[in-house]
Amino acid sequence: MTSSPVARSKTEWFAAYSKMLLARMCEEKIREEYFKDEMKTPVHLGIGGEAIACGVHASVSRARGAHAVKSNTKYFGTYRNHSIFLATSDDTDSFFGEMYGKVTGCGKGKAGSMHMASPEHGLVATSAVVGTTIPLAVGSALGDAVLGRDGLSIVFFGDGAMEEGAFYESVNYAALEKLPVLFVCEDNDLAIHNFRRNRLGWKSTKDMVEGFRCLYDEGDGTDLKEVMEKTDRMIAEMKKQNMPGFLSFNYYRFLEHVGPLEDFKFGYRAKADQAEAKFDPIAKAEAFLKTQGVTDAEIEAEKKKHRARIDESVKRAQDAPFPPPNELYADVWAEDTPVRYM
Ligand SMILES: Cc1ncc(C[n+]2csc(CCOP(=O)(O)OP(=O)(O)O)c2C)c(N)n1
Ligand SMILES: [Mg+2]
Repeated sequence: MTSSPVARSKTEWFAAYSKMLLARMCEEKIREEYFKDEMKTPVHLGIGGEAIACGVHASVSRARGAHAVKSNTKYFGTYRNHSIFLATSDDTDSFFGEMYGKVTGCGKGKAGSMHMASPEHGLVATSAVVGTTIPLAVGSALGDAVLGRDGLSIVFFGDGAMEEGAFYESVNYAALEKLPVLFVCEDNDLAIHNFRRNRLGWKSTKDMVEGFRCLYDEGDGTDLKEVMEKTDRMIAEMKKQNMPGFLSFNYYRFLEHVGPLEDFKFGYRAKADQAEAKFDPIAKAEAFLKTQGVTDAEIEAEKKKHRARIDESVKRAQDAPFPPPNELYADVWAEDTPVRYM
């Protein structure tokens, strides 16, 4: 990747960090509240991986404009989607509304944590079914190509999704047709409790992806600066070379696959002797921000601001109504055939 780096102000780095911090603090709030059993949705928390979605989003917004819909920038993701939801929407009310299954949620209380979306902010779809949004992003990019529109479709997926046939078909077709799609692998080395060495047979993701004639880069997904700079370069190169791109970022999953707890008691992995700061994107970003002149007081003030906002959103979600029974078949594709399933 040869493109020159984008110069960023302290304010711009801080804004990207602030999104990560918001995602972290929202998930910490879920952890605190979860066992009250008011949230009925399973939760796949992304603690440790926030810099990937937030960094890619910050970089893409800088390149294409902050208003994703106006700039025709479309995001797709997985069930581990809280960071991308909050980065795109910045909406803690509809975030917690959905966690509590209320009408104020982004899916009117029917989507749950695994299907967060905010099409009005560019987040088209996320899904519990591994790999399924990858072809959706390629279809979205194909639509832009066919209609001659300037667009960019970005899809986040885990390393486990690379075991799905749809993944290869998607990369192949995107590369063949030179579609404007950016594949972003959030690589935590795990599919539930299974390490990638037991699942993926190839030696090098770079060789595999480049074999399809797709641009490729990889990096440390716990380093916000690195994520943003690699994304800057990738989108510039995609445009220059008229090719799809693939970014693979690794990170350390701090918590269990699904749920608010740690899972070291199962013995399939040891606690990474929690040289925690080494894996913690928030701690790393704070250390970097200080080199840019950000003070402890500014960081503390941001935490305080987020905390107040989160508490308020949780309260509003708790007070909001559940969807009424007649909402059950609204907005679902099987709308006209409910009787068959009753
Ligand atoms: C098509 C499909 N197969 C299997 C599952 C069960 N499943 C849920 S999560 C998961 C692991 C996916 O791992 P990865 O893609 O790396 O995402 P991560 O959970 O690590 O973010 C599996 C196999 C599923 N949801 N969908
Ligand atoms: Mg994984």
